[in-house]
Amino acid sequence: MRTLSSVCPHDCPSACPVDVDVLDDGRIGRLHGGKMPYTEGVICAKVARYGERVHHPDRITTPLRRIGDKGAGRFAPISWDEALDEITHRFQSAASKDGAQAVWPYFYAGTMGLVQMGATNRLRRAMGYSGQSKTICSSIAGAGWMAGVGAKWGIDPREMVQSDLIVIWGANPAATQVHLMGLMAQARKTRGAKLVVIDPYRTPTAEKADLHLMLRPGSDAALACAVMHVLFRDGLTDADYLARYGDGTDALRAHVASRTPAWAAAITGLTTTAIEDFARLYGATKRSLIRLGYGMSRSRNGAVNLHAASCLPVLTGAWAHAGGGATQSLSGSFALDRSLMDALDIPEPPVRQLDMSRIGAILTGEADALRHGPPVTAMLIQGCNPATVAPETAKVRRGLAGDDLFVAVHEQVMTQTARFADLVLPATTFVEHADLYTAYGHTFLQVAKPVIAPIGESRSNHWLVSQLAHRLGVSHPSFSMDEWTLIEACLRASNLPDAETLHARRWLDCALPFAQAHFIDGFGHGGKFRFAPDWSAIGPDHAGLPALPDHLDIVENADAVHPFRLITPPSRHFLNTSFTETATSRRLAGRPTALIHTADAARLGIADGDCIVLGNRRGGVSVHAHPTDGIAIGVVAVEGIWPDEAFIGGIGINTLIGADPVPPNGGAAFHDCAVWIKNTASGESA
Ligand SMILES: Nc1nc2c(c(=O)[nH]1)N[C@H]1C(S)=C(S)[C@@H](COP(=O)(O)OP(=O)(O)OC[C@H]3O[C@@H](n4cnc5c(=O)[nH]c(N)nc54)[C@H](O)[C@@H]3O)O[C@H]1N2
Ligand SMILES: Nc1nc2c(c(=O)[nH]1)N[C@H]1C(S)=C(S)[C@@H](COP(=O)(O)OP(=O)(O)OC[C@H]3O[C@@H](n4cnc5c(=O)[nH]c(N)nc54)[C@H](O)[C@@H]3O)O[C@H]1N2
Ligand code: SF4
Ligand SMILES: [Mo]
Repeated sequence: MRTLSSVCPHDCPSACPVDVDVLDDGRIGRLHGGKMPYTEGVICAKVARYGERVHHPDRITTPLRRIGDKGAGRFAPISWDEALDEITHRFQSAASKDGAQAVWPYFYAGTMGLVQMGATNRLRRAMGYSGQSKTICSSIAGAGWMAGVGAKWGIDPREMVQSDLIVIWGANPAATQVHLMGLMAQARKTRGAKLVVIDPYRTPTAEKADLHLMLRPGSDAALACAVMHVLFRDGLTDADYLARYGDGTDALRAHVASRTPAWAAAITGLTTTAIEDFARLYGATKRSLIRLGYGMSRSRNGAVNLHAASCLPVLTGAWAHAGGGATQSLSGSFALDRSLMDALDIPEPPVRQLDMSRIGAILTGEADALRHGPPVTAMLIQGCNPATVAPETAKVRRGLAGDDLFVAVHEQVMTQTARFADLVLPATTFVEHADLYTAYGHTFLQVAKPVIAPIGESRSNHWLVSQLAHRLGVSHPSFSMDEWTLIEACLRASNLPDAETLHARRWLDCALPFAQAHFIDGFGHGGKFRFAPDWSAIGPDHAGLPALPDHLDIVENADAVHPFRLITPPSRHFLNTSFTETATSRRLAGRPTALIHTADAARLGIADGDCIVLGNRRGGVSVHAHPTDGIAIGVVAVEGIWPDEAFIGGIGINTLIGADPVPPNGGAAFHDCAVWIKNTASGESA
């Protein structure tokens, strides 16, 4: 047995270095964590057993052509040459009929490796195909953060051990960023740091909190405004800091004078005491670190919520202290020259950018979603499973099933999206290809070589795209390079160590100097933090966004017909839909389950394990109920993006989620969904 190094590619903030056991028969054994600072040798259980994914019996090993109806999942093997010729032919005929924008390459972060994730987009730029606005995950949080801070970085999470107060706001790191849990535990043990968790239900992270604020989803800005009210009222702000770094402080002070804890209590469902306690604790602690998660951004008012919360460390001047400030994403820490990798040397073609979260509306031909351009008649989908993960999935399926649409899906396993494909192409996993990795939860740059040969005839994204480019007759230097050469060129252009050196050392810490990470040199907007954002500079759909932080009531509020608010956070055993195919993750995750408050359950006569239906005008989804007092009244939570067949009625959770774009620049409101509940045991409807 040999042990070789690699990097976990999944869409997870941690981008862990991994040591992969390669058994004598060439198969993958256990994976172990590499001892990088920050991850400290810890990896999650699902990746430790990655062999289960790599050698899964349902792994796609040859190109496949559909022989049954779209969605039925019946395919016959074909050769790579046949597959590549057919895609080339279909893309060319789509383009000659309706123009190049009839082709829509669609991709996301199934792998976060820069070479493989960027492959689809290199081809798109070269061919002038329709672009994609990447709204499925971070666009709302990014908008909220950029509105005030103006730069895509923040506190290095390793600083948490110097914090006296840690606020986990709309995140569940016990499931989604496990390394924070160790850092938090250390801060509590060595400094007696306090932990506050702000989440509508009692997650494993919230269970560890000194104070858990179980607020109503989408009410975070109200809470933040009331905290600011108390900070100003009780003289807990840092006047010198505000004079230097705050833009619009006087207007903010005047504005939040009416945003009292009592006002916020009515909106958030929290008690005024809890709000006062949190505000005073926050105001009394200079070394306070807020981890702003994505959960608070997945509402129609999410950008406003996140901006409101990001104002707090400016009021207290926490940013000026070690272990103080806030962190959202660290993706801007890496000074990489990505011109070759992202084909930036090809000028962006004058094409429409289609909103990936609205794929259903786009494929069913809704004119506003199509941006009044030609219908989409050909797609290549790489590293994403939109038939399951995108909102309004019934419409996505209808679109994918369209007779006039040609779809090629490049995948590792037979996902629900792949089942709709005309051609399915086998993709390598990270242990079978090379890549260069940044991260959004830490500052280490890493590189990986393949540790085993490709399974079956699987090929990497970069290989597939380069092959297509040659057949389509388009050239770019990247299409003639292998992965390693492309990585070398990127590192050279960035004045970084060469690829072999980086590989031998395994990681390069790109942490920003303290003054930059803490914005001592100034925030992104001319040195100042903006309390009154210029939303128009952030996204086109800015009308109606409040001038100053405020509760913006544009969420799907509960009403007489839909008295419950559904949130759909991740499962610790899956990574989005990846691992839903592995038996161990499925067993550990159990079954799709709705957490509902015991009082709500009692009112509806719902007992533990009952089958209930959650519904709205978009459809109905059957799940088992689990009453608990660890969730806000009127809220239901269903964890995990399970495939359809895991649900009692065969209909998945994203059927219920709306795909209307979130202001100011699009995004999917996965935790903002009003539903009714029907108890199928008693036939009761609420
Ligand atoms: N209800 C609900 N829905 C959600 C969310 C939620 O919280 N609730 N979260 C949303 C968020 S934040 C996100 S980011 C999206 C994620 O949604 P997806 O991007 O669809 O999810 P992943 O499982 O990360 O990756 C998709 C696929 O990429 C494939 N893949 C991995 N590596 C490679 C590769 O190298 N090449 C190719 N060709 N394929 C590869 C995997 O096999 C997997 O099937 O889901 C969104 N949907
Ligand atoms: N194990 C595992 N890890 C993952 C993933 C996974 O699927 N599984 N997905 C990865 C991806 S793609 C991403 S983007 C990240 C996301 O990771 P996080 O940043 O943790 O974001 P979410 O998981 O969307 O939501 C986190 C928490 O926000 C809460 N929440 C929901 N609505 C609100 C609200 O209105 N206000 C507040 N304050 N809280 C709210 C939810 O209950 C949930 O507990 O995780 C990554 N890591
Ligand atoms: S999924 Fe996240 S925690 Fe697990 S190994 Fe990958 S990067 Fe690390
Ligand atoms: Mo995500």
